[in-house]
Amino acid sequence: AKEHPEDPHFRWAPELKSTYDVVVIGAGGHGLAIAYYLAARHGITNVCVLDKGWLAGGNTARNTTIIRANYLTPEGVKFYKESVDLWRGLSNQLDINMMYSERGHFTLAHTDAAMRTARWRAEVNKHLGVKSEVIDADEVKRLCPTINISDDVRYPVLGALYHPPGAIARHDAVAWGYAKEAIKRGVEVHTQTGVNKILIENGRAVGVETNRGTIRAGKIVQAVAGSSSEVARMAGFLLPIRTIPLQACVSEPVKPILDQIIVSGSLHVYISQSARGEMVMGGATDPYGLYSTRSTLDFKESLMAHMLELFPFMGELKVLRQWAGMADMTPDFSPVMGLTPVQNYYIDAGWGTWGFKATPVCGARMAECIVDDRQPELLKPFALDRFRTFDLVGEKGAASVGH
Ligand code: PYC
Repeated sequence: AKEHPEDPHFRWAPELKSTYDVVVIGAGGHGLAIAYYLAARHGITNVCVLDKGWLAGGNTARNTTIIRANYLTPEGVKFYKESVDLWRGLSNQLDINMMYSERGHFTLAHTDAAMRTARWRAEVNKHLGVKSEVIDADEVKRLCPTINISDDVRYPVLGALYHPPGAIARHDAVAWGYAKEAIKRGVEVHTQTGVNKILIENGRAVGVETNRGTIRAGKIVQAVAGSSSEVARMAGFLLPIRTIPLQACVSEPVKPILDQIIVSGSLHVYISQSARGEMVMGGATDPYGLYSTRSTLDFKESLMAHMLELFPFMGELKVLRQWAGMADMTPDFSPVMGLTPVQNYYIDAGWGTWGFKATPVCGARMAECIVDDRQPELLKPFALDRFRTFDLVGEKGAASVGH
């Protein structure tokens, strides 16, 4: 059974070599994408991707797959726009059906303040070539007939930021596609291979100690959402990150009834219907930091209370599965990518509740950063150093998830 990729003890590559040009820590979507772009765009194939668990068993498997570029800051919008552009060609490029499905993304507004933020986002988006517009409640209802816009609820819908390119995709397919195409080009993926120590000599990262022996590395990158602070600590530096559980669930599958992606940051809910008919739902981050992926009744109760007001038909549906991921939250709700204080050591972290949608752009730009040993222009605003210079990229108003 261990010869089958679906066995959790399966190893993609049987032997570890003693040296690689690049070691990627973390075989989630991001780590695999970095390895793929190193090989595909830069011809760097002496690369291994290590993971203490199994392929894409962390936040790649646990997120609710929302893809969008309707951010608030110009830096964020430019970055996520490039990701959406890459997503659109990814099924062809990786020769696997990602089930990329453009549904239209609605950020509901229930207060005048939320309508104002929606207008702000719409203007920044349009200025940078991203399709977003503010619509009123009647238009929300016209585009999404199943939603309840009556006044007879605690927080009536006043309008929404409507972002037509908003999409969902099949998360496993993303990881499998990047892994398959990276492996085809010579990259090795070693699951069940945990990193216990980062080897540093004279301020330079030179290798890793794993449960399967020591590996020397020309360059090392960490892409370990949920464990970023712990791995960075092994490399000798601290991150301004708090790790907080984020929970989600799916309903039993039903025939297509909801074509749109509906989000309310104020009510702490988001929902879309997957290709197999399940309602995919999530809420706010838990109210405390914790390294845990357990589920709680609390989450389900508060999620459903609001969900039933927005979509009364949900009262007929049973919850099928419930789970959690660990979100590495940064103070400004933006990611951390690029160079670190340790030479030859790179970071892909701080993905809080917004990482899945960035998989392609982060993979492509991090590969460029590693090859050039320079922060690419698009990643400059997201450098770790911004917390020293207080040059933050405040995205809280566009995070989708209540906090
Ligand atoms: O960033 O769009 C998002 C999102 C939705 C749910 C969690 N994150």
